Amino acid sequence: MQGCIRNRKGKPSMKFKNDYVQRVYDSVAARNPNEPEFLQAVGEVLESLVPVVEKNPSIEKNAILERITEPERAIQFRVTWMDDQGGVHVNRGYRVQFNSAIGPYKGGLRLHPSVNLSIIKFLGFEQIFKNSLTTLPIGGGKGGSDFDPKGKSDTEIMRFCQSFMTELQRHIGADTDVPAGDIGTGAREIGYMYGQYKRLRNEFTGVLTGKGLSWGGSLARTEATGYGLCYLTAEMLRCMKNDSFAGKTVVISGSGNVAIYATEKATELGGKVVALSDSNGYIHDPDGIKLDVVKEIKEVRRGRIKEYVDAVPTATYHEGCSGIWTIPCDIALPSATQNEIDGASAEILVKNGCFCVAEGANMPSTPEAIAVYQKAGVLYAPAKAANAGGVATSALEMCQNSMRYSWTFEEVDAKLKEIMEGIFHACYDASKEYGEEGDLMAGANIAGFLKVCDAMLAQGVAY
Ligand code: NDP
Ligand code: 2IT
Repeated sequence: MQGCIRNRKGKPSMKFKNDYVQRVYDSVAARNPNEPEFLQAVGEVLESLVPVVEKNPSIEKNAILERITEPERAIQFRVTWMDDQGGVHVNRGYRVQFNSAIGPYKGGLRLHPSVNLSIIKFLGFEQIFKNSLTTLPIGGGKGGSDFDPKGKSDTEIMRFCQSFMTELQRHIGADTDVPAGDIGTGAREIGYMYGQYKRLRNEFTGVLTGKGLSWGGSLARTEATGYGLCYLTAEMLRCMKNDSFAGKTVVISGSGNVAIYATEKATELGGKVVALSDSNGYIHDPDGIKLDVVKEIKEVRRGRIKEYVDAVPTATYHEGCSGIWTIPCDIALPSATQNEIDGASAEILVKNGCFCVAEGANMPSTPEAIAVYQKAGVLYAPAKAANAGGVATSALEMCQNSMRYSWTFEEVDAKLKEIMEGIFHACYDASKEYGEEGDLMAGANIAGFLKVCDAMLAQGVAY
């Protein structure tokens, strides 16, 4: 990356080595001036595509970059719901249907107070390339709401989810757009949303993924993102460093779905996970995280990570979430949220000996952090490759729903592992073909793009 410069208004401007790419970026920046996360995601992808654009003139001729950076559809809606005291609340709901060239729109629903159009667009844009990398037929989309699930009762969550789905149902469908979980949306929320979809549409179809096992969910979907992250990381370590998780110290941020199952698999592969976090602070357990304690706190009680030290007094709790990156480790798996590692945190990681970063969260590293990894020669697996196991297994859930059949845990897990190893090799091979051997960020962007671009070219332009 040539650098992300802040201009006087605080908006990012970027310099590219290709005029067409520069024009597209400038136009996206001018049209979306208040969307910093979206521009960050677009800038990174466009930078990687410079050699692809130079090799394939049909991309410019057919305005592929202009088209791929503009959502096919962006829906914003009002979500009104009632709390347990009878108070009426209004939240904002979103679904961005970004690209359907290779399959129905597919991507999660984020419920978090920070949600806005910029965040949903960056996530939807990333999802296009991630879903393409899975090799499965899924387009890119994302949705969510600025609703804050923290501190809400079960019935409040249910009423919110029902109201959200009352509007969303008219825009989605098993062959149109298939939402799933993301931050704040897990099995409970998917259940309430699915119930409402079925009530309104009288259809039992695979319109959502992440469903419960007794009503169409796939075995291993809960574990998939965290497990997949470790499968890809293990393959990267093996192929690029003749190494493995065995004996390595691992730091994982977050303590939600991705972090928990990344901890489980990293431990199974011989690593020692010594830290987890939430948005308030982090725990450090030099003896290795006891995952049964974490699961009881997070999955059973919906508690906070600081409660870990009540059960494991030898561990320590520290306020503030960015301090987790000061813990010395060999491998870092950021699995909480976007931009959680900045340049300064990346410098500390590297100084303390971290040689491998693989992203469980979406866009957890700032451009400055990525530059630090690249300069230090850190093995770096970008989110759209490393966390694709969740959506890949969602696509396997869609497949099982279409067949009205289900595979065993072992069958789904084996397919997931094969897909994640395949993604590593696709990224590596693309990086080599385009003169950036070993740069998996460039490789992921290029390999993900090429399949979608090919489909867009084949499907023509509607006049
Ligand atoms: P969860 O809601 O299960 O957990 C999110 C975790 O991240 C919590 O520990 C939460 O802490 C922490 N977190 C959220 N926002 C912030 C913030 N602003 N600052 C610090 N910590 C924060 O979500 P998931 O585990 O599902 O998602 C984690 C990441 O993985 C997200 O980036 C998501 O997009 C990505 N992802 C998820 C997939 C999936 O299948 N679930 C698939 C691919 C990517 P707190 O409780 O304090 O909010
Ligand atoms: O970011 C992601 O890939 C997800 N939240 C999972 C999406 C999905 O459709 O399973």
